Amino acid sequence: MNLNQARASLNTILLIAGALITGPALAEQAKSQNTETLYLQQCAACHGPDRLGGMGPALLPENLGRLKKAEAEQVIREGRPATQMAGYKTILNDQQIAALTDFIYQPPSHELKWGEAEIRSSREVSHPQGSLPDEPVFEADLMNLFLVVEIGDHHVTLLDGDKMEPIHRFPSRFALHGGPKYSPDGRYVYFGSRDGWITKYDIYNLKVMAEVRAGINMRNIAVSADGNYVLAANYLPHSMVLFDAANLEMLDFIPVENDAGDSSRVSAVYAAPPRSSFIAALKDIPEAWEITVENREAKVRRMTTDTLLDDFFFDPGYQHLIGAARDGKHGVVIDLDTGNTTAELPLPGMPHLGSGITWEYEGRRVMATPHFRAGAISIIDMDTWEVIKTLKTEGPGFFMRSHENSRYAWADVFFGPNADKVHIIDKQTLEIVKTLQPEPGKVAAHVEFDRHGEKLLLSIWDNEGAIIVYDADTLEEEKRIPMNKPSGKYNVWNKINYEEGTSH
Ligand code: DHE
Repeated sequence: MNLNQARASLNTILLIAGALITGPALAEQAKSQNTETLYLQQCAACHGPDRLGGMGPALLPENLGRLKKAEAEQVIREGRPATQMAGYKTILNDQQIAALTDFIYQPPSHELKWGEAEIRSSREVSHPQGSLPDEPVFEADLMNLFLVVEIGDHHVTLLDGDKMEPIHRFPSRFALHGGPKYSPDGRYVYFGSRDGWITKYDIYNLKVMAEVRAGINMRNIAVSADGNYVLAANYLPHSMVLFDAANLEMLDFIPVENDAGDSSRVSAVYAAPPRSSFIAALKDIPEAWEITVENREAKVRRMTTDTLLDDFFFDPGYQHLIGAARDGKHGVVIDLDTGNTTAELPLPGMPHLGSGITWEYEGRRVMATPHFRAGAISIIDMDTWEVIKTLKTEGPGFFMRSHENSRYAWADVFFGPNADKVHIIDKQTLEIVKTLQPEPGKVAAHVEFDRHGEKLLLSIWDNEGAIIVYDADTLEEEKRIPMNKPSGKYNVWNKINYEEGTSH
């Protein structure tokens, strides 16, 4: 059913119910609590009668958290370019648009359920594991491919990392977020969307293999080190969901609760390869979980933490979890064997530990993290857990990146008036040695190196944006490839080898 057919059939239903309203009467009704009818008539065909999403994204307060109300109103009025979302300014008047905007930011009147039955019935397998040829349909170094997520029009570009040329561009689910996760051999990739969709994609055949919706509002996904399982972490509902990585069949549904029955959102989940486990931190309950899979079921080991944890990071041996406290004022180091907190880190600016990186400095391992609320990068000795240097930056940052073979680490200044700048840090002097401003007035953010650490890609985070290729040594720009709000970039080799300068 296409969009118009879907709208037409909904209108017919509402007509039969005597609920189809037009013109000024519609405005009156919208004002007086009948916005739900208006929603059903105008929006439900794409966004679902219960606002859980369909062809369009879910329209619930949790899912809209990052969109300002005024922007939502603008989208309803004008539409969203390059998407199915048409403008409604000729169909609805200002009051109706305002009423609809208010409506979608209100919690629904009934509790939304996304449990085992809903997850199972959402699954679609278009190409079962083993049904597609094993030969790639293109020629390139399969270990030096990049995936670039373009959030402007919800697409992904596959890029040849030797030639630095796009190979293929394909549509993604709405609002992919977090790093896509590769299978250990780099052939398959799993994408997670904020609306809870997991997509398995065969890079060799350039085809979507399977999709399943794990939750209503999802945080991120992790793939086990052996490539056999995918674990999804949700905000809504309070759950984690285990899948067989082959065809995304659901194996286990894990309500996220403590012994007293209080439930929690999940801050994030990551694979911990040397431990053959997953580690998750809970956002509303002071616990971190280690999850192993036995007989295709999840087994949870709980660790009580001294504080609520946001995003986190590991030391290279996965002995310690380094977590950001939710109060935004400090970090904690938790020994994953004992579950005890072994150190506290003075990180007052809400560290973004998920984008921390590590390197060797004067014979010891250090890690560096930007901060969401301070123009600073903290560099921490991973033996003593002391902050050995705080670099002042031109504003709060989001992402950091480097590569074992590169002398430099790159850090953006995502927030504030200097968001168009990027700092380059010398990893041996711990000084900012250069600040670039590649496209004045446009956010420059998120870097990823190629497998050799010789070139890197930087995003110009704009609908009329680009990725810029730099020489990692001379720091000279080599070329620009136009893209639609490119966000993260993910190199196959760096990811599957857990390269020290990239995110995991
Ligand atoms: Fe992200 C990764 C949390 C907002 C772009 N972000 C992550 C991860 C977490 C996280 C836990 C790691 C998941 C993984 O890779 O498996 N992000 C959060 C937040 O809590 C925050 C601040 C608020 C929120 O809305 O959720 C947030 N993130 C954003 C954005 O606004 C960004 C800039 C644009 C967007 O797409 O929403 C954004 N986040 C990203 C990107 C990654 C990411 C590109 C992957 C980075 C990587 O290199 O791996």
